[in-house]
Amino acid sequence: MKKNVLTFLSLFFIFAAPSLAEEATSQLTVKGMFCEGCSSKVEKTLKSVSGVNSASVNYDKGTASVQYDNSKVQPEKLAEKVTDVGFETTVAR
Ligand SMILES: [Cu+2]
Repeated sequence: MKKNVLTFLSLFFIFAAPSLAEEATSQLTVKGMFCEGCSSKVEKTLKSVSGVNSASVNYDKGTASVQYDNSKVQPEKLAEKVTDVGFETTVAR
């Protein structure tokens, strides 16, 4: 009987743990994008970061909107990655 309870508890944690992941959205301000090529490069860079679920970049406005798991990655890290590929990026919110 006690074994059943333990099995139940471990299954509970195995299946409940991923749902504890926090989905967050951040806006980044990206400088130096002038065309579709730039925005797709920035988008690709963001999507390659582990923890990022989706990213959409607007070169005209100089913004990027990123959905990510904030237990895996922080927006400052995302800004750093984009800055590394040549576009000065800061976290707007
Ligand atoms: Cu360009």
